[in-house]
Amino acid sequence: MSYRELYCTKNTGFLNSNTPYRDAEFIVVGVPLDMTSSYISGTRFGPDSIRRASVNIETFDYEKGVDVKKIKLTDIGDVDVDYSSIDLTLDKITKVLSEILNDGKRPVILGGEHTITLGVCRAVKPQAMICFDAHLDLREEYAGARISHASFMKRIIEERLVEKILFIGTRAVCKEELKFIKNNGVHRFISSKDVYKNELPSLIKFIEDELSSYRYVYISIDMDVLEPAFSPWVGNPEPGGLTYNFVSDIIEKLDKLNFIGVDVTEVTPVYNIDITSIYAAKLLFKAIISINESKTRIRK
Ligand SMILES: [Mn+2]
Repeated sequence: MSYRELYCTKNTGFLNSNTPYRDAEFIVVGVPLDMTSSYISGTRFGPDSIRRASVNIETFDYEKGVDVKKIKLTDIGDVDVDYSSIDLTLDKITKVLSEILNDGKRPVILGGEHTITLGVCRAVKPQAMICFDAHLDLREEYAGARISHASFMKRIIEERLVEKILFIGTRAVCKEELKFIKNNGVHRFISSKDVYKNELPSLIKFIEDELSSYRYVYISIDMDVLEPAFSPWVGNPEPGGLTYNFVSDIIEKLDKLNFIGVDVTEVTPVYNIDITSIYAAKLLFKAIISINESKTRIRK
């Protein structure tokens, strides 16, 4: 071994994994997009902050007896964000994700503002999606933009990239969004208060009944789903959120669904070390283990 290998450390990748790309089943890719943030900006620092957290917390999941570090995973770095054009950046995301899926691998995406999920869905076309989010992001446009963190879900539905979306933890909706979701008859939301009103087993059964018939289910986690008292560093903190234990239990218990991949978005690290990144890394561990156990075959 050389001194270079002994004494030098590469920039930390997610879980610091050394699996070569060809052998990896999960491909981690960062998308530090931070263009349409309307309140607290800084999502461009999200991916590296989650990576840093991922190597400083326990990787063994004692409830399932699985170490996420043993899952074949590699981090290919960040998609270059083109700050002159959100369309160009979304196009790069779609191209990279299509390649990963064509190679038969499962994507794990580190955001970045939530808008990146539009670029991801254009490649994944997941049939169904579970979206953990305080918001619905179903506005026709926001601050004059049709593609923004507050309107990209409307584009996902318009472009028919997904047949059914189940929002969990919703608590910040405008009149327009409420009208849209109530009239559409397919996509549904479970508000954060409804989540707490239900016992976990009945909630899991409801979600399974809604989504088990779909061949590909994608998980999108906006970190603002959590209560901001616990997890404050997101672009649009919204009171009345869920606990980590609740979200992690839901993800853990849904491992019979046909999961295809996961993203975690809106981490906005204000300090060098931030608690929200630690939650993000931990929820990703849960999701990766559940996706791994779901054994969904990725289409080629
Ligand atoms: Mn949100």
